[in-house]
Amino acid sequence: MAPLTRFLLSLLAAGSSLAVPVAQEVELAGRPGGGGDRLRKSWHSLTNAQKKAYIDAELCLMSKPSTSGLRGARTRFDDFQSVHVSLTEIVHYAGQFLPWHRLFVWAHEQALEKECGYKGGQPYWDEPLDAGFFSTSVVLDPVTGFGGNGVGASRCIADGPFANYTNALGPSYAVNDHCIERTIMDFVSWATHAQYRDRCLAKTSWLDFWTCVEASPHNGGHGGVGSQMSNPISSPGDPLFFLHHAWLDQIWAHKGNLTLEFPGDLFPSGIPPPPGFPGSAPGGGGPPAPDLTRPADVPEPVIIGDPANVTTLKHVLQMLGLTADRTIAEVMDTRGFMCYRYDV
Ligand SMILES: [Cu+2]
Repeated sequence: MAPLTRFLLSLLAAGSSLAVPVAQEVELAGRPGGGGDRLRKSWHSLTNAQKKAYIDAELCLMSKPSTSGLRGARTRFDDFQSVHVSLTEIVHYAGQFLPWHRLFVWAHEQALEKECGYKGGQPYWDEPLDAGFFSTSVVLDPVTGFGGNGVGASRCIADGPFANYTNALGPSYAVNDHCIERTIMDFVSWATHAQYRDRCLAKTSWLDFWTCVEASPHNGGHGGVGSQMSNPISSPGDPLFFLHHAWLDQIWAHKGNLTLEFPGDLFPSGIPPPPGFPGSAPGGGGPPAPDLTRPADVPEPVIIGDPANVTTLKHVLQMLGLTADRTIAEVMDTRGFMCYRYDV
């Protein structure tokens, strides 16, 4: 529902005993098709025409020149990746992990809508449907999906709509033309199984919930696709990133808002390679862990809105121009200014 309509309805509710109470009005807006809310659906449930509309919009972003002026970015698609590169150190293994990625995915959805005419809502990858079997997922279909595994020593994807994209950033902080690489590891993708998701949904504090999600399933999806997607700095160079993080966001939305006691930015600078990532797990096989060292010409990101290492609802989620910066408080409800909801 448009904010203006919501505002007018709330005024109506306040002024008339016959009007729909505000709480009920919000509930109505959550019904399928209700109130024009943006509906985010599972990729598996989309028609081929809907899949094509999303992929075409992503290709559109990839065809438009960068407007961010950020380091290395050449296209609008790269702009998102470059913001992630710039802020990686403070938006992972920190209290803002889920809120920051929520706003980031929404900014991407906004770009698809406003700059490329997309209307379908950001799809999410319901990864438990493919846990342990990423390599045969319909998400990776060469015709209706994102293309399949990387091939050869380069690990470049060889089919699908993104096979010809020249990515300007990555791995890690490098500014370097390369293909979209994947090294799918079905074994690692088991960490997206419903049992991992449900284990997190059973948590009763924000700290327990967030850290659970960021470990598995989060790392299972990144590591299961591998290569570009498993690089904690440059991973948004694979368009699957946005479907993966939309799924994590769906888990959070499904969980609802816990009483928030943010424990703080545990690692305000410097991120350790998470366990379970290719190369970092003992005996895990796969390619070696990427170099995560920030080069001297990339400034250390700063935390805004909170003193030192504490994360509160006042914490500012920085978007470096992708969309307006917001506080964590502003993104706690997906039906606020972002106006979206999930199909389940
Ligand atoms: Cu991230």
